[in-house]
Amino acid sequence: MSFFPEVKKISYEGPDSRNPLAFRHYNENEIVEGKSMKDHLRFAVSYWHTFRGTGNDPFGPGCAVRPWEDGTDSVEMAIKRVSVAFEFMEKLGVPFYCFHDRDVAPEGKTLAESHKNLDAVVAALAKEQQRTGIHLLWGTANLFSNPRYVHGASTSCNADVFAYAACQVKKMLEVTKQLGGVNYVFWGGREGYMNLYNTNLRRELDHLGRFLHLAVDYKKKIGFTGQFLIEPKPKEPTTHQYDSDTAACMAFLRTYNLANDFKFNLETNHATLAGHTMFHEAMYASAYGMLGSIDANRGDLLLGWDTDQFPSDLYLTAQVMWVVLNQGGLGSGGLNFDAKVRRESFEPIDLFHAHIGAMDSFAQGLKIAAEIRKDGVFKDFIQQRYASWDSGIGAEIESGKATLESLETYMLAKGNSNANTSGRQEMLENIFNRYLR
Ligand code: XLS
Ligand code: NI
Ligand code: NI
Repeated sequence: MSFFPEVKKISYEGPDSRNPLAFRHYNENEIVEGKSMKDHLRFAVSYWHTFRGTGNDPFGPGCAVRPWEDGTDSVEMAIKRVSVAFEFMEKLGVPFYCFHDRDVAPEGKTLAESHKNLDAVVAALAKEQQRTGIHLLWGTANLFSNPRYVHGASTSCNADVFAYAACQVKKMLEVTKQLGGVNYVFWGGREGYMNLYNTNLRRELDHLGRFLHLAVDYKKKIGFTGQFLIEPKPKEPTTHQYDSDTAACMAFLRTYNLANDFKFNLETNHATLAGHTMFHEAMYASAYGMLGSIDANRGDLLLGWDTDQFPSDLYLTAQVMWVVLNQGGLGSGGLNFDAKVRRESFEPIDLFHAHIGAMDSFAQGLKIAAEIRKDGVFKDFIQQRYASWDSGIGAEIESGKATLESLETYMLAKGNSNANTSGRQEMLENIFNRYLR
């Protein structure tokens, strides 16, 4: 049985193709910098948006047409949905997918029932992974939808809620390992506060630290070798999320002695909500060797919430891929389309258009970034710009040899600092545009 009978396997037709159901840039076996596009980009489909999204918004219910849905939240429906998902992903030609426990299987009345439901669906996922060769990029636990998490999960004022959340993470670590997942993501969900009059901030942060330590311990105990990733987001649903941005998360991880156990899963729309560009967030994490994976989407700059749109901006994809190439790739991470089709795009075929466009945008971004790197334009400029640190007084400061006294001796003898040179921002922006074709 086919759920997308009108769609054949999406193929690469080249930049001149006018076929909306073909790739113009993503050619999975094309070699860029000695590696296939498929291995550079490691695309993943998000189960929650693509197979559970209904198109609902605060002003109206879901309107997405999904002919395979029977309107129930049964295990049977969940298993049927697995077939839908894998047919979609196979036709699209993505190597990975990602899911939360509650995306794939219905929550039961008790923890035991939820575990049982999940196990039944995981068996179906394992079978389809086996059949298609599609892998799990990461697993995660939904610690935010159930009303139990109204005050947060690990940062809840209710200790039982912490305990329940821990059980979900334990189970999802086992499931992720079972399915050969190569990463595990912690997004803070409702870990934050709405109001400081009712919040013991320090106690909540200590609990979040404890929670992550329990996960690290259990990971080691069961021999799960995937990378742990933390996903910053500054707000929404809470007023202030504790994992607000890369810098704040880094400080948190260091404070709680977790920095060696985590890397980042950075999401474009979360970066913009934090008042940063994704370029900044990616650069910051990468500078410390902690850029692990990417939730590739975008926000609408005129809207102040997490709109999770599919990426289509070539500046953005080229900038992100430039950072990724400069650090030698994402390792076990990938580009997960944590993105949903717009409410107006309610037909199943729109799911294909959305992903094809996003994959092409990143493939094009990858090619642009590789060209920029080949010519070395920014690298050479930056190297030159910091040349004063390579020898003489700069090298003395960097190596820790210089003291305030020695610097004074140096400058008294010299009289004044060397002249500055221009930062050439506009020239560099013009150069970037040269590659954008
Ligand atoms: C929500 C987050 C979420 C995580 C996974 O804003 O992006 O989807 O990626 O829990
Ligand atoms: Ni995300
Ligand atoms: Ni998000």
